Amino acid sequence: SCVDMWWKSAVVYQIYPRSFMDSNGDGIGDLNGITQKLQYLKDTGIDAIWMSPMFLSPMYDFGYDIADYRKIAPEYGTMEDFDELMKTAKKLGIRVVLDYVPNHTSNESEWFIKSAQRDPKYADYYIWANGKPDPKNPDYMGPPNNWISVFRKSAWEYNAVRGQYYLHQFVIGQPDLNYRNEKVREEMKDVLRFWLEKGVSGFRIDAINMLYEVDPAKFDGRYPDEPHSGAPGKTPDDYDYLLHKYTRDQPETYEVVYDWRAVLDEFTDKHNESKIMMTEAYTELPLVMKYYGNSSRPGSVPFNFDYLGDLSNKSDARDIKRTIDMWMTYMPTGKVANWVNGNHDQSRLASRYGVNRVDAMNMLALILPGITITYQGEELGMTDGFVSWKDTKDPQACNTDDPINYWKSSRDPTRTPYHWDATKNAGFSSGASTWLPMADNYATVNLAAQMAANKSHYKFYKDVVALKRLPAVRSGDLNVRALCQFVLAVARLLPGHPVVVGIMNLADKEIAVDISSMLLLPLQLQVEASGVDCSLEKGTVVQKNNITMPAHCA
Ligand code: TEU
Ligand code: CA
Repeated sequence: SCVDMWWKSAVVYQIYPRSFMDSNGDGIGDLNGITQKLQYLKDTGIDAIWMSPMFLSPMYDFGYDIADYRKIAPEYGTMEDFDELMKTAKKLGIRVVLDYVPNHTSNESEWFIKSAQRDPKYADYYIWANGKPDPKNPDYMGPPNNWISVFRKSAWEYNAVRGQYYLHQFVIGQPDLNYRNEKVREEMKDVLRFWLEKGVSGFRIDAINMLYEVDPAKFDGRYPDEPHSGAPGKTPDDYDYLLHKYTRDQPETYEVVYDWRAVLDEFTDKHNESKIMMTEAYTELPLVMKYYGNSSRPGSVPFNFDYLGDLSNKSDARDIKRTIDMWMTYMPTGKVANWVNGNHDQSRLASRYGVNRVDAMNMLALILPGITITYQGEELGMTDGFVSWKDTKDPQACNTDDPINYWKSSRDPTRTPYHWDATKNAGFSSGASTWLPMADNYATVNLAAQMAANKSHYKFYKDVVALKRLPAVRSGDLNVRALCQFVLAVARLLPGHPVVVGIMNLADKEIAVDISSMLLLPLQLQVEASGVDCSLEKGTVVQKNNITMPAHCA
């Protein structure tokens, strides 16, 4: 059979459905809105969309708390709308990747409700534990141990129906599933099959390294207290107060990921394509790499969060090179790299690096080998929006109860709706208001303006996406050099094909560079994309031993 390995050099575009396009004027993005805009994504040249969860959910964590894995959230549309989206995407040749949230369901899930009632099938679907007498007040039962949720405070919540506590590593409405129960493991594989039957091309897997907790059998049936991290300035309500050696990165996790890979592979021949599986784990690099699997047990593509997280507006060319080399060195041989510039949990590219570096960072993510992951709006250089305490929706921020410092924990600024044009609500919604306020710069930073402009972040992005189609960028060798402190050059070389070189000048002054030591041939190169702050014009021919890179130029 002939299997299309499309994802090995793909551009995956992340859509946050709530904030992409509102088709019915209720101020909330929806599936029909996405379908309307697929043609634009096709024109941009992306290969696949990954949609953040659009399943039935009470939205305490905006869809990452799923009440039914097989239903669509009514505010996002219906299953017919989803099927329509799939049909349009297929017609355009855009692949659809879904978000799979295996660690927890919503507390409104039927599974959870039945588990609380000790229904025989569901009784052990979640992590239940007895309370422990509070040492300071022995008449009062407290939580089973000192574990803290990612979103602050105890990770245990008492359930009166069951008379026990349940674990929630995230919000109270996100009870953790029990992966030591085989029924849960089988049930969750069926969820994958349900969507694969509908023709999706793979999954992004949420919070994978929180899947298992330590085996209580090793601690006389109890969940042990977590040691303190020793991190300075943390209170016992802060997640970072503890080490989390019992709630993260448990060795059992990897096997489950490899099992899911096998479920995806059940559909390879049927659909004549290999399915993509991307895993989200914010943890140490050697542990991240385990999600790749090995030659006998293939796994996933773990997100490269070092690329996203270790760099800042202070990084120079050497820092960037080091971060690239880290991934390429640790990655097992034969696996596919990936470059993440942003997501719905992280401050935007333009806000993290400064708008001057938007083109350079987009270029890098597109020219390096493997998968490029672009969060909606990063192709425009959208910035973090301002969201007042009153308008704040993100539980991670709300749980701080701090109207002054909440913004340090808030993910709302990166989730403000997409800027389509300069009209009301940036063309995102015809409604009176939007679920989060619009970022105030949409009159200038928007897609329509950037399509019309001579040079723009969008046009640059699109031109570099086109370069990603070239054989050298798809499969050529990689050569990364910090030519000096502020200039990074990335060459992709494949014998018999045009070379592609990406050069970024991060300095605020012009710098002349010589890349002849990186390439034997050719002597001359043509500029294929010019960034916003860059005066190297597209079409210009330059000599490889003397290229004058304007300030902040990619
Ligand atoms: O995030 C997992 C995760 O570890 C987050 O806590 C992340 O570190 C944090 O948001 C950074 O500010 C995933 C999703 O991406 C996130 O949106 C969900 O809230 C979370 O899982 C729970 O499902
Ligand atoms: Ca878990």
